[in-house]
Amino acid sequence: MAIWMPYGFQIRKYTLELLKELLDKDNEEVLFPMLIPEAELAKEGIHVKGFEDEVYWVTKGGQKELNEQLALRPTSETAIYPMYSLWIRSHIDLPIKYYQIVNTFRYETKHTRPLIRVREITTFKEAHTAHATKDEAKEQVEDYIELYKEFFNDLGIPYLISERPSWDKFPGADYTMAFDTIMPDGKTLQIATIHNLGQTFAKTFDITFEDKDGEHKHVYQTCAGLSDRVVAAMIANHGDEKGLRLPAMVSPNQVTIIPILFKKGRKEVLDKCEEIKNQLEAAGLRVNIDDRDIRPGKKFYDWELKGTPVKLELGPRDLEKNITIAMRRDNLEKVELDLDDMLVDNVLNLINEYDEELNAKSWNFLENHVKLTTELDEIPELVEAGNVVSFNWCGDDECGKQIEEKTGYDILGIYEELDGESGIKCIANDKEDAKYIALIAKTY
Ligand code: P5A
Repeated sequence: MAIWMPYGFQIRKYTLELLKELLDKDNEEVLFPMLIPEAELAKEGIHVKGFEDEVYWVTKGGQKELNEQLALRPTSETAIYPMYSLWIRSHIDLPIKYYQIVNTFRYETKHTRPLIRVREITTFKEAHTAHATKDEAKEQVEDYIELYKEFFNDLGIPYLISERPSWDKFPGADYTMAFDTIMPDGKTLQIATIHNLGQTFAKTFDITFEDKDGEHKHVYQTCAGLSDRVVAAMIANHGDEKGLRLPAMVSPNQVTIIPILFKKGRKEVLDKCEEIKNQLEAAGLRVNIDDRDIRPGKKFYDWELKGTPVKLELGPRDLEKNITIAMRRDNLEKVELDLDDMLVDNVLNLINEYDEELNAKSWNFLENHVKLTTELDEIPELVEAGNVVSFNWCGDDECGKQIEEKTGYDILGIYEELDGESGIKCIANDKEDAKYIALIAKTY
């Protein structure tokens, strides 16, 4: 279980703001209880089976044993859907699209890692929808895919979207769509999932509505979620050996002004810094002045570590020349900017170029690390060299499990559907026609 300290908390805050803005266009925010009675959690058999080893239980209230133990939510389907059953009566109540941002608890048995696999998931963003028809639920899955794409694009986090194999889908889902990013070591990290729940939970929790034709029907549902992992993906994708390189949108400071101070001219320099700060803030930027009484070199080092996109340096000699020295955090190149000529526009341009460069670099890395093979034997070598491998697959479960067993890696899922007439054979048996291009990798 981890702690968010102030600087990280701000990164988390701006990341959340970005996601909320996207969600709020078509979803409504709600808040459900953290404790789930055992009877509710246990109702949906497949779901509870999937989580049985991961649930923390509250068994006592003070000194008294509880009559019914309470689960700390590992996810909130079983907290939310009993209420959907009460609230949904007619087709006019549909669709429902709610989301909440809460902490959830999973007693993870796999090796835990900061941000990536935690037992208290401090920032779980979970959306839960109910629809009148199967098609609408399918469309909702597509809508969430588009929404997450936009979110990750804004953060410059590259992704591969795939349909998880049946043995790796969310417990209770008809199918699961997942976003994976690739980390610098070549292992993939699942950064978001969207599940088409079909009518499984609707039947278990008796979520029905009276349709236009007067008939009572079960709703169709979807859910989607992501976690603190997004921040891990951002740090890993963009960071370099000098520290963070934060996308401007979520950087606590987008511009850091570093005054170079001597006894002489101190006030003039500080006043000018303040003036520049005001100008940039008026353009909507988050700006700080580092006027700590320490060596400028130490300040540069600190803000490189913290990943501010653009630094401005201003000393008495610059002031005489009416310039400031700007430096982008990605390439650390210095440029002189005139203080009176389009300063704000020039800084905004630098920030844009910086963001685009981060984005392009990360996508480039991902694209260069997806390698296609037609030989099963080639998979280990490619994966060990830090790649995600794409291969042809007939789609058969048993065949897929064989591929996992033989190689020792995880099939991420189906990446692309092949034309039935392609004549390409499945990598595992070389007999069946391949229906899909699938992905396999080492995973976090
Ligand atoms: C979707 C939201 C669900 O729980 N129920 C509501 C669905 N899906 S999930 O795939 O199990 O989790 C959603 C995403 O959360 C991240 N995640 C984690 N992050 C950090 N630590 C963990 N222990 C952890 N477990 C899951 C993953 O990114 C996952 O895709």
